[in-house]
Amino acid sequence: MQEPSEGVTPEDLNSLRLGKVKKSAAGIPAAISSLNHGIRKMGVSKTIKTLLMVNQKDGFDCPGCAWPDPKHRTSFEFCENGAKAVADEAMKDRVNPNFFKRYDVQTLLKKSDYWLNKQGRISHPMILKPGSSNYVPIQWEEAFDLISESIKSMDQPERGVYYTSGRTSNEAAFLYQALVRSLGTNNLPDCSNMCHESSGKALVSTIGIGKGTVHLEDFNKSDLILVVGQNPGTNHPRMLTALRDAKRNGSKIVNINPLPETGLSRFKHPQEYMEMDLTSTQLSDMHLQVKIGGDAALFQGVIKHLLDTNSYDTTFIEEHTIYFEQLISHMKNFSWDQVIQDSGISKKQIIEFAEMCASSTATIACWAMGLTQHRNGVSVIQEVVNLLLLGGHIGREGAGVCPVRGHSNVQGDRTVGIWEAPSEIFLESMEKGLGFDLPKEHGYDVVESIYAMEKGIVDVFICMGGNFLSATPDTRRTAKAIQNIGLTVQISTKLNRSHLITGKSALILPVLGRTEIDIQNSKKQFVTVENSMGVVHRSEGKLKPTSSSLRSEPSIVAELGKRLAPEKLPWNTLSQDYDTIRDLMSNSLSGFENYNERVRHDNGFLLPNPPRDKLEFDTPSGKAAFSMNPLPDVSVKSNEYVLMTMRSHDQYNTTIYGLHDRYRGIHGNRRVVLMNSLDMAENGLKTRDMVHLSSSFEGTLRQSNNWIVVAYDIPKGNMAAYFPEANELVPLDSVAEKSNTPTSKWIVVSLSKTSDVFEEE
Ligand SMILES: Nc1nc2c(c(=O)[nH]1)N[C@H]1C(S)=C(S)[C@@H](COP(=O)(O)OP(=O)(O)OC[C@H]3O[C@@H](n4cnc5c(=O)[nH]c(N)nc54)[C@H](O)[C@@H]3O)O[C@H]1N2
Ligand SMILES: Nc1nc2c(c(=O)[nH]1)N[C@H]1C(S)=C(S)[C@@H](COP(=O)(O)OP(=O)(O)OC[C@H]3O[C@@H](n4cnc5c(=O)[nH]c(N)nc54)[C@H](O)[C@@H]3O)O[C@H]1N2
Ligand SMILES: [Mo]
Repeated sequence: MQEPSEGVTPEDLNSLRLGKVKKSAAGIPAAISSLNHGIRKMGVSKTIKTLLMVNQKDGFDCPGCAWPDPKHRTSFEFCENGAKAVADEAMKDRVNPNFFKRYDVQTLLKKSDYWLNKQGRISHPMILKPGSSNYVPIQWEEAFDLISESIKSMDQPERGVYYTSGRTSNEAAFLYQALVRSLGTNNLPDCSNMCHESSGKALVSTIGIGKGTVHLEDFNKSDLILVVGQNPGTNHPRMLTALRDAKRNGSKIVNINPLPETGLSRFKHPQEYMEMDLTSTQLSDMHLQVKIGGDAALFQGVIKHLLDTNSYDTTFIEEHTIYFEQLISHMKNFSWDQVIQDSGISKKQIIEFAEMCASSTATIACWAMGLTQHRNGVSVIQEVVNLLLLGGHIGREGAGVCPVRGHSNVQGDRTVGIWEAPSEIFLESMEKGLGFDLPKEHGYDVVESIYAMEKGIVDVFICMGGNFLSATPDTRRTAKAIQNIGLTVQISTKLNRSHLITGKSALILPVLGRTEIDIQNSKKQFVTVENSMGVVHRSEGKLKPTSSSLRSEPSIVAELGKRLAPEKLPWNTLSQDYDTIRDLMSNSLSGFENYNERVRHDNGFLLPNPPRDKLEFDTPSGKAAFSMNPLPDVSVKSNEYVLMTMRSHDQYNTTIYGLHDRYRGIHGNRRVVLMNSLDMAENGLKTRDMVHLSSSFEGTLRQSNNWIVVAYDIPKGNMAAYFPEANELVPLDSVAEKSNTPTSKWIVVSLSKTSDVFEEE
């Protein structure tokens, strides 16, 4: 059995450098860092040429995050981390057949994620045959035949599982789901299952749509913005510009986070650096340093105060909501002691925050993984909705919910059908457009897929992008499960650990990235994407492909379609002219009428959003619903801690760009665990000591050795470590109620000290 990852080595311990936590985000260091990453990976002239095309009307959509583009763009519509994402895709080095000859899989497994990604772009289709130690080249046609034969020989369609990561374009995702459903299954797990699934579930149940309800322009008209469980300085840097502008227009910002994340304190705009205006802006007016998992208690405290002081919008509540009476009686069980204890925030501060909410004329609530990846991920977001509904902050200018998405097209992928649990209405409309019957039974999400792999009932596993092994929980358990599969297929741009822990046979199919020119049938093609605020627009690659052997995602799907469902769709036509895919989307998806025409407008078009546009709610009652939820039990045993897993400033999910978490002042080593200094003292620990961590959950135990302790400003009882290194501690069975999202921000761990002598695992 192959083991997924390597522990820390003594050299790593020495490589850790600790600096001060940065007070301000972006500015000159960010501008320099973007250029450095680019120049190192692409060279000077390509760097400048490339960065000037990011997020321009006729350029490509930044593969970084899903934050929308302003209508009036500057020529530098990218950020430090977007520049890293672009440089990483457009880099010069190649992972080619010689590379795979030189390194066998066992050797590659010993390398770090950072090293694997640094080797370059995958240039040729490769196969790992059963029992062999090295990948060898394979012809595209042969690879397509092998996949199709493997799928045809399955005795049930459910034995195939088809994952998608969120960079896939609307066109590729639409074709992919059509192909998978034509095979007779809805086994379409995606990264969203681990990301904003809780947001979708909470929003559908309360306001009848699984998406946010604000435009970018609303930020400038807002009076109060909440940033909850989100680290925009690192993960959505362009959002800081929107926050700065909102602030200049008089809005207040409250940051709710166990960590004092840089960026929300001070922000220097890198573009202004270029214009020589070096002022920095204090962004957040209040930081509530909530304990991990303490948000539900905090929000209930605020809601209680609003109810007690009659600070709510009676007209809005009467006209547009139901269950207000039930909310009032539910809040009779309220206890300030419990709220203060669970949230870690004083009553005085909660009331101060509640007063800001009460006096706000337009509130926007933004959130990300700090809320969704919890056992109560769905219900805590329902508390946020409760808070907004009380003040009538939905469907009002300058107000609304804003789940800030991760992957640049994760929202679009779901809109066009990447969904293991499609609704009947969705399937009906899809059947009409496609002209064939679709399976109704829901398929596996990410966690259910791993259970099925574990049971040995998955024969073929195809991944449209992503790094399934490293992104999912319980790395060792998942690795074992994956190795039960017959054939695993990774459609990828860069090398990662999912290419090394595989089924009995494994294929790597290299694809064109977002930045690259896509020519089909001698004609340049563009694709479309949807950003975090429901704007659908074009993205056209501009760079010469890194290898002539790359294929586009839609053409790969079409080649499989030709072999597996030749009579269902005109696959050849579809892959040769993406306009024909968009026509098919127009016929199959509601809100996509005249898609080809509308998406050619400069700024694309806005998908309909009934709560935002006309205060209409697609819920059983036709109104927005208040939710009544008990507080989660956030108690842990005296020798246990709550660990969250998070991103550093130098990574994109499982892709590690470098070893600098610049804003947090942690450099050179990622195998660190941040701890409160009182907890360290109680355990006789000092910074740079090494500990072993274990996480137990309902009788299962995971052990992860050799973590370097770093004292940090984090609530007592809480710890933080980086994703994906810490994923071996995330229990597979610990998931959010209703959304089944792994609880990557709520891992109960205990620690043991290692002796000063370094121990082998
Ligand atoms: N550069 C870069 N950009 C990215 C990504 C990347 O890896 N790199 N990833 C993309 C993706 S897919 C996503 S989903 C987003 C992720 O964007 P974020 O959600 O910002 O990412 P995380 O690092 O997971 O950070 C979660 C934040 O939640 C806080 N937190 C943890 N637990 C709690 C809690 O219980 N309550 C509260 N209030 N806060 C908590 C953490 O301190 C941290 O600041 O970013 C996207 N953009
Ligand atoms: N412990 C813990 N686990 C987590 C999280 C956490 O906060 N903590 N976050 C979760 C979240 S929010 C998410 S979204 C998931 C992310 O899970 P994934 O989306 O599966 O992971 P990524 O690291 O984004 O995938 C990176 C790989 O995608 C491929 N790739 C990049 N661009 C393209 C492209 O254009 N096309 C194709 N076909 N392939 C491409 C490259 O080969 C690259 O190695 O991880 C989740 N896992
Ligand atoms: Mo995500």
